[in-house]
Amino acid sequence: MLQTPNRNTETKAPTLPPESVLISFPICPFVARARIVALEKGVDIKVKFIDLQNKPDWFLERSPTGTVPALDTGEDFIFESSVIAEFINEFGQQSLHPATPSARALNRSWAEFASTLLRSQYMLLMSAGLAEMEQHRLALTSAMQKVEANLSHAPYFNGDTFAIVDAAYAPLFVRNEFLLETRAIDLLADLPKLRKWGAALTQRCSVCQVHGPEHYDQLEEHMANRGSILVKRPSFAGDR
Ligand SMILES: N[C@@H](CCC(=O)N[C@@H](CS)C(=O)NCC(=O)O)C(=O)O
Repeated sequence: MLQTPNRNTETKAPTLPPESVLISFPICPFVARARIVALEKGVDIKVKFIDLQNKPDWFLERSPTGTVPALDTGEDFIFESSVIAEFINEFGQQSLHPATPSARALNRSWAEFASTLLRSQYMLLMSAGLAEMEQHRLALTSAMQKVEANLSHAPYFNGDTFAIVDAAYAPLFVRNEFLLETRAIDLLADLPKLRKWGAALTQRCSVCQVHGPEHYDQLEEHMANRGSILVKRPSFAGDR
């Protein structure tokens, strides 16, 4: 005999296990992606920062990649920012994905591509010399041109509704803004659609909350520790 579904339990939104902890590093853009998604979803999540130069044993024992973010739910240890973002999206308020399977797939493809851009941008920021920096700038610009050519909505990737793919790109735009404000390096000069998208994202509450007032200082310190030429030569405004 068919059973009548229990509506109370079926419609109740699942909640993230309360003991869940996001293992993080302060300036990590992949951590930022997961934290932005959590804020957008209204999912409260504890954050634990670790020192990536001296990773704790308990982390190395559980993480196959040794990278942050990782989400310890108390039962499971979930890794890779894209997977964590998708997992958090299962909880809380309305989904941060578009309605159709093809739109969702497209969002995921471009969110994945954000990682390529973030890596080039990181290499640019940490470059020890001008030639190296230029090489990473070219790689980043070429990748950003591909995004520009495929961006067909505004203000966000899908139009009016913020999605996971927006969370994936937001940290990239925060760092572009950092380079513009502190070094007069404008990476978006010939990318008007990306500039608009970036402006919408960097003004978004969740993005501002994750990148607090200490963010620029933390970036500066990280760059100094890695011997970035951008720290040795703080002004590039006259180089152009
Ligand atoms: N594909 C990973 C990349 C994460 C990643 O590269 N995180 C950096 C910090 S921003 C990290 O943990 N680096 C430490 C290491 O590679 O040893 C993800 O999306 O989660």
